[in-house]
Amino acid sequence: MGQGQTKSPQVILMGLDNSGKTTFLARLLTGQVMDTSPTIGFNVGSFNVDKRTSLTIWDIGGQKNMIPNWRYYLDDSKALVFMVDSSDPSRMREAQKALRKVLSDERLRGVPLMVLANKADQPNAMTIQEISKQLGMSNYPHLQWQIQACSALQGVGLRQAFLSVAKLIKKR
Ligand code: G3D
Repeated sequence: MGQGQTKSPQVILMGLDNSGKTTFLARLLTGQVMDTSPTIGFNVGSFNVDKRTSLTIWDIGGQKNMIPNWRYYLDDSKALVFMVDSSDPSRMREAQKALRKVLSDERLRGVPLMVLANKADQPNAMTIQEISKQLGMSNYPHLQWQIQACSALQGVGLRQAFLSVAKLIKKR
């Protein structure tokens, strides 16, 4: 890293499989997504939110066997982005459990959370109020968090989401 450059704040992107993380990264990084490592199973990429803020994104598989590996990436993270499929109410409970598990990790204490309610383009998409309720957000009174609807497929709400993440990080 050259002189005068600061380390980019690291943001972790998590979510169950099929929530849209890969699509989201592909959109955000305009094709610069690195291949999923077959042994560890994550994608990583950098995204410039503005001239000063670059966010590193970790896409960590939500498949059951990947969950233990999430923990290795929590050190040094400045924000957590948790993606849910708003059009799939049948997996909200699973998402709620996964989020609870991640948030119980000490390394994430004080780290702000952005919930991305993806697939907002779907006619049956749940409202952000409903998703907040299903994720049990009222169980985290001390957590600094936000929720935002987006569509990774249509590219709607992505930039706004990351501007909000950058703001959450600066506020800390
Ligand atoms: P993952 O990386 O979290 O596992 P993917 O999820 O990015 O692979 O997306 C899973 C499926 O959801 C894909 O469909 C993808 O096209 C779709 N998807 C992702 N984001 C959106 C969105 O915003 N709106 C809609 N309608 N669909 C979305 P396929 O059919 O390829 O499996």
